[in-house]
Amino acid sequence: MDIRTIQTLKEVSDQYILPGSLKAFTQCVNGHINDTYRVLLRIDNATEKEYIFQRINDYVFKEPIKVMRNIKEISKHTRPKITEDTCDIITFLDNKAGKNYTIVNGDYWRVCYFVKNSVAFDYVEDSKVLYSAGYAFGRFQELLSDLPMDKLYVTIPDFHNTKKRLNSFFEMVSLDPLGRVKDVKEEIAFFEEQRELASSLVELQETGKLPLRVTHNDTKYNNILMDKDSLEPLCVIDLDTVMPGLAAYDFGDAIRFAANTAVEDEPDLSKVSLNMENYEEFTRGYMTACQGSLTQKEVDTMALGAIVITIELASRFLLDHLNGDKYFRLHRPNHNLDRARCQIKLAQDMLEKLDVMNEIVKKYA
Ligand code: GN1
Ligand code: MG
Repeated sequence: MDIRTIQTLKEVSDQYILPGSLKAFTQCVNGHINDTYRVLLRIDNATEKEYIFQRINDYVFKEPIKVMRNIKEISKHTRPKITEDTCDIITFLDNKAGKNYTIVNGDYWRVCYFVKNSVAFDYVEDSKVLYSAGYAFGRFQELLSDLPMDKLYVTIPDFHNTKKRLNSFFEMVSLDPLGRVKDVKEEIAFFEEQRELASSLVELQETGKLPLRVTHNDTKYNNILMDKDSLEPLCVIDLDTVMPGLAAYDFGDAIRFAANTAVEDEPDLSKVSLNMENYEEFTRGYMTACQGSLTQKEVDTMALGAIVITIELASRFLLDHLNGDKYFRLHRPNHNLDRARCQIKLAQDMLEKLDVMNEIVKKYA
């Protein structure tokens, strides 16, 4: 155990009224941005209780307090509507000062209960579980549909502005700070070819043809905690980027992650493709939850959203690779390059399957 981490976690826990003292912790590695710890508190000889302690990454989230205010607003709005049989939404505990975050050594921390019997998956084994995951994200959007957008701070400006993301990508290519561009010529050509298509949804939004909604903006399958035994959704987590966005991006980001036949960073590209069964199950669940509230244009561009967000994320991974890996946490050398290549491969496969993808959305709309 790392002494400094224990010390920090103790300092965090001292700022809360918690029922016991820190006994053990493990670091969770699913996320690429924040530092997340699963912390075990000893209450008495016979009882222990688990919590999640999380340090907010303030390189990515420049204003952590605004992130936490949004989360409070989201809780306030959704809590009365959540029932026993619907998926929960994560909420954080107040510290002794009544704030849902706490500052230790200049870092922003937050604490929540560990959701009992829960697990987060990086890969979907059985497409059957995706109906309820789709339903959970669709329902999340519905629960927030009557929250006025001006109640939420924009925690990362232009987060899913794919047009601007690609502009930044090409700027990084021309800067080439580490001389890595020479090894990714094919990948760069892919973004050149797809630039127009990838910008199309943002343009439809800018010209008023697609509506903004309060969206989650990070709908990876591992951002729903699932019941370990039943594999049913227990709780939607990671509310840091809940802000105005396009439904197609939430739908698409979930597909990108949960309907890939491989993991997000698979280096063996022959394993990467769109799993149509997963796609259909997620779509069925999501469209059922959103029944009636999507516009025709949203329905028509939903499947395209999966391609656009996959291209966007590929460009973000590759930009970070070119820039010396400052944004996403790495677990191995060239990890962002592997991630980018995997996402490009997936996008290419989706481009071939777009007609079928559209048909499936239509079937459940
Ligand atoms: C990041 O931190 P995490 O893993 O929830 C990123 C998302 C990406 C995702 C790719 C704030 O999410 O946008 O889609 O990695 N979050 C932020 O796995 O940039
Ligand atoms: Mg996240």
